[in-house]
Amino acid sequence: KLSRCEDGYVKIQGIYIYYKVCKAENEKAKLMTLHGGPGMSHDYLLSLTDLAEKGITVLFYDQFGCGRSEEPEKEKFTIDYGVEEAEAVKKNIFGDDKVFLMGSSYGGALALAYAVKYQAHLKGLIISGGLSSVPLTVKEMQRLIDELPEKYRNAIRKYGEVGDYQNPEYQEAVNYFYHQHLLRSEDWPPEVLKSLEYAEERNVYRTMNGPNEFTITGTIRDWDITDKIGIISVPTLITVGEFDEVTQNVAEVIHSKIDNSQLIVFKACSHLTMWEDRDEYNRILLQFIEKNI
Ligand code: LEU
Repeated sequence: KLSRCEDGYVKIQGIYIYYKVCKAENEKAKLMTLHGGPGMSHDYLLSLTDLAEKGITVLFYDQFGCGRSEEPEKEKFTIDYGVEEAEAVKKNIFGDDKVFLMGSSYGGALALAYAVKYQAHLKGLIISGGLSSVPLTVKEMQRLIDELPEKYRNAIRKYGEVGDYQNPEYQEAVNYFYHQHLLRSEDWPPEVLKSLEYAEERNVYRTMNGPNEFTITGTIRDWDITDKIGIISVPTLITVGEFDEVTQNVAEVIHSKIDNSQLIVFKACSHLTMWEDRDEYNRILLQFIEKNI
């Protein structure tokens, strides 16, 4: 399936960044993808390679300090740096062609920040489980924690307060939350596990995000560009899972600010909709891309 994919490294701002591009035979459009975390890797987005069979050339890369890419100095661990990196990767692989840009979760935040500055380079924007405000996302996640069964809610409060993130009871609660709001399936695909392993191994996730998905105590904790995204005028598709850890309320704020946007809620899905409802997710993306070529 991955036979028409090629991979390699591009040097961006002095460090080697790993990319993979899956070329469509009769290319109708180009799609660049941004993974989340911050600090995961492109692997968990590989379900989107299905689109290469439908005429969409798909580009993945591991962002700075993530997966197989090199790490810059700590001062560069910022969203602004990520935007310039995305622009440089796009330019290296796709040149001056206008592309579609898809971002998942933090990648969605990054895609919004990219579009605020570089929407002239885009044909369209796809935000999946994305956000324009970390504080709002955190507030919403607190609500999801409040709604957990008492046992897990109490464990998250008790051990979370003292930062005992490795406590087995806390870990059990994390695991429960993840199976409700991150990926609602028993068996997680190796691509997803790979990205989670990289998040643990490397420094970006701990530094920028925090100890886990719902404890965002890292450097992005106050980030909010809700007031800026109103200038985005390219066609925008926003997707969110019914049980998404980055909730429907967060998606609706983005939708309300971007006039040229549509919001699609995937029933019975959570954050990693691209796996939970793979065919339908890719079908919706393809439809959006074909409409806006
Ligand atoms: N950890 C999330 C992600 O998967 C991002 C967070 C800001 C909600 O990218």
